[in-house]
Amino acid sequence: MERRKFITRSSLATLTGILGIDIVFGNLLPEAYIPLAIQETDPFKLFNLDKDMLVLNDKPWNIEAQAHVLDDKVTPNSAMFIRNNGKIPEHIDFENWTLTLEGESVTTKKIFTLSELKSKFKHYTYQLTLECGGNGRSEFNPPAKGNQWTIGAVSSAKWTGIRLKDVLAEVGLKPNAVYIGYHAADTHLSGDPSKEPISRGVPLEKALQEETILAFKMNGEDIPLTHGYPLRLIAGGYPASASGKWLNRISVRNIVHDGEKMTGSSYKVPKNPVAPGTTVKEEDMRIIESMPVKSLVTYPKSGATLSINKQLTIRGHAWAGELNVSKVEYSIDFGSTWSSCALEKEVNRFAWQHFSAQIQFPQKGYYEVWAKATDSDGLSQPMLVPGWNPKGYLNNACHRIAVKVV
Ligand SMILES: Nc1nc2c(c(=O)[nH]1)N[C@H]1C(S)=C(S)[C@@H](COP(=O)(O)O)O[C@H]1N2
Ligand SMILES: [Mo]
Repeated sequence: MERRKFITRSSLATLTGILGIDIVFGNLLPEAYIPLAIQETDPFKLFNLDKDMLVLNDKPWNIEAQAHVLDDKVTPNSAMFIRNNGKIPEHIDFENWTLTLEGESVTTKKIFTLSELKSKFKHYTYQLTLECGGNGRSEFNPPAKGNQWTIGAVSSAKWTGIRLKDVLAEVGLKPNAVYIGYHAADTHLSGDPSKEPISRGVPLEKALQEETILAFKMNGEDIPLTHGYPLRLIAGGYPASASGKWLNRISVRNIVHDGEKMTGSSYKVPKNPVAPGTTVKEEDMRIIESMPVKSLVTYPKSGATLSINKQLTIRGHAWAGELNVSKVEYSIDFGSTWSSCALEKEVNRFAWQHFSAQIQFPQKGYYEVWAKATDSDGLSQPMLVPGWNPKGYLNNACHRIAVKVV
């Protein structure tokens, strides 16, 4: 009789990590057997999602929040949008996971194990806002190809990890270093192992900021598999595509990183405004860096019915890429007049800020509450969809909710 092959210790740990609970008798699991709970195809169970999350795509998974799901000051795992360009890596051996630092502008190429990274460098926790560059794409006309995000491809969770700058100091940078690029363990949808689904990066100045971290925890727990377990680059304030999940290699470059989705028109917008539908040449585009000012009304839920006898307290969050938000205003008369909201300071740089306001409606009827944030450079959100661009990025138009006052 053939000897039964038992599952290895590290893959058992991965399965336990995915399930979030101990597998009793896990040592008796046959090697190629996938527990039923992981074969689950219902994304709400698979990712433990809030019931009001919206699934845009299943292959790959792309899932967004609705505004009211994002009401918490710190985004819980269940409300975090999911954006995958390729296939989630299936076999994560976290005990043998390594991060390689290499590239033409690194002084010494080095390979670190996860435990080396965790023990060698100091840990920091920051709340960091990550918004997909394509959030709001569904409103552009003519429409842009890609995920038709409405408003929910944004999150602001607490991330714990080590500073990328500390790791870069350890390996040393050559004077010609200008950019870092990430590489990760997810695989291309075509199944071609020579292709990467995405390999983006950030300019060296961004890589050296204190808040740019290599994270291994999200909201105090191991990062959920779909959000990049066991290691993720986090660059708050930049389009979330710069924050590489399942990170296994960082390349220090002497040129702007030219990995997958750094070239062509990916994550780029025209340098100058163009008429809707224009074809724009690559040299007339710029790479998106700091995201524009934006806000969301997270309470009440759009469509709420309220009593005329009571004041309504609205609340939400505002963020402005690498800048601060200096004010948030609301309007109940379709943008004719604006009143100011109370605005809290950010808990740290690149975390979103909370606002609230008390509204007394003048009479019964239908209203819309519009919110408008202004950044520390004085730029405000547009009331309508801003500059059209070929890929439908950076729609930071005012968020609007409907309310019925009875
Ligand atoms: N390795 C890897 N990193 C990635 C991606 C990916 O597909 N693979 N998607 C990027 C994009 S486009 C976005 S918007 C964010 C989404 O992060 P989330 O799914 O944790 O919300 O991850 C970024 N990092
Ligand atoms: Mo994205």
